[in-house]
Amino acid sequence: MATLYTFGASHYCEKARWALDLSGLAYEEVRWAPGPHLIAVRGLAPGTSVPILRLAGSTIQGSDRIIDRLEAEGRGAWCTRTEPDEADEVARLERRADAGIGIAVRRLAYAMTLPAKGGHSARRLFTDAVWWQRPLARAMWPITRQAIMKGLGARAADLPDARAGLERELGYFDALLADGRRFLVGERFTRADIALASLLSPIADPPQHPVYPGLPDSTATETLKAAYGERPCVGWARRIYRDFRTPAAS
Ligand SMILES: N[C@@H](CCC(=O)N[C@@H](CS)C(=O)NCC(=O)O)C(=O)O
Repeated sequence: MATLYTFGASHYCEKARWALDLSGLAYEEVRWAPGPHLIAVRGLAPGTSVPILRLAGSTIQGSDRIIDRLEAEGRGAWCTRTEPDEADEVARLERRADAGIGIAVRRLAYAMTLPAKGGHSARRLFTDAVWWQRPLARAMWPITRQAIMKGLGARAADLPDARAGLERELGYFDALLADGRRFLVGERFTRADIALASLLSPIADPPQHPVYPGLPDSTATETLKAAYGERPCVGWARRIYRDFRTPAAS
């Protein structure tokens, strides 16, 4: 059986999980915690980031590559097939969501919470990780927290820039969706829709999300929802979740 390594709360991991759930491929999910994941990933993949998929003896790292692999093997979801004349636009918008919204949402969420010592609900990052990583993640947290703030530019002084970055990306997709289109590209649900909706899920907080409802509350989610929950692209993401986020067949 295939294995998907994730952080439960990560929106990039949700993107891969969603594509896998739709593909019908049998897989198990193994959730890691930030910090101890650096030990677990050693020898498994070249980089340290999740999601990582182990499939038929090979390792695929990155949500985009995971979906590429599913598609290359003909396991792509029935409903995400991309029409050839729309492939460039689908790829462009997935890249924009990955490199824009995905990074901006995460940076602002961390910049709002990590600088206040004890203010961040680190529990949300650890609770559903494999048992051996949880105590380690708690012990490592002071170092992990500093590393995240530095690495992602999520210090208190970064807040205005982080806010402006997210607002720029939300503005881009609000404008794109202003013509009332149901899907980002053409008349079909595509991987670009999975990308944008999953990467907006920390703000949209949709009830169909397979992980968030079971996690401890997050002040970041509440603040992001209050500030941006009514943005058109966030409402769009909620509708895409409602219509297309079916749980994995068990
Ligand atoms: N572009 C990558 C981004 C993945 C990513 O940034 N993952 C984060 C969690 S949201 C991570 O694993 N960070 C820990 C690390 O890089 O060591 C993808 O789509 O998979």
